[in-house]
Amino acid sequence: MKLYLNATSPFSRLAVVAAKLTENLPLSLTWVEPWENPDSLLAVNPLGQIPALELDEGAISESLAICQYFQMAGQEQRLSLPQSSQEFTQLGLAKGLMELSFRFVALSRFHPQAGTLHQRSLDGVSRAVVRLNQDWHQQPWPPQTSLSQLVLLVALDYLQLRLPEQHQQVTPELTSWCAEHPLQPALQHVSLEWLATQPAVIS
Ligand SMILES: N[C@@H](CCC(=O)N[C@@H](CS)C(=O)NCC(=O)O)C(=O)O
Repeated sequence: MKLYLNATSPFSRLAVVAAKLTENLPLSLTWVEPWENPDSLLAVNPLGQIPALELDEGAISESLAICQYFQMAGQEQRLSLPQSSQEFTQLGLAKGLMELSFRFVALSRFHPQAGTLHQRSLDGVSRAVVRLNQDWHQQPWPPQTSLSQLVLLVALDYLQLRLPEQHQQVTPELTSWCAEHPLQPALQHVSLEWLATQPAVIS
């Protein structure tokens, strides 16, 4: 199976970490620039987005679907899927945070003049961070190797990199919970520096 991705996409990073956690998947990495609409990507994903996963029997788009497929296909299931309404809430909020942060970055690239959508993205990001802070304080989350927590960790890393001002609103308690999370070794392996080398496989 072939994963189409690029080095700066948080959605791609999420998929790569999920693949790394399932260990022995026969996966190769194909590096593309989605904004240039390469034919190879469009043949696999009509949406023109990465990550996209090409299989012998078809293709999967959307990072969460790809992560869940890796869990199903891999021999080791190290990421649990949500088991409670609280976990589904966290998954939705974390994925939405990633989407809105990315939307702001993409808008700033293609439409540098600030407009309503830029502001809506920033406002949504800020409110999501406030909610995450509150939820953590009401009942600190245990460190778990779950999909929702992986999405949260990748989303907060992306926020820190691309929207540092918004990331400063994250409480020190939540920041240290992230730093001590058991998924950190896998995340640190799939670092931005490692992704920039565009390896052909996940080591
Ligand atoms: N909801 C999608 C978002 C994927 C996405 O927005 N990918 C970006 C790169 S980070 C992309 O391919 N953008 C090109 C486009 O939207 O045309 C997911 O979770 O996989």
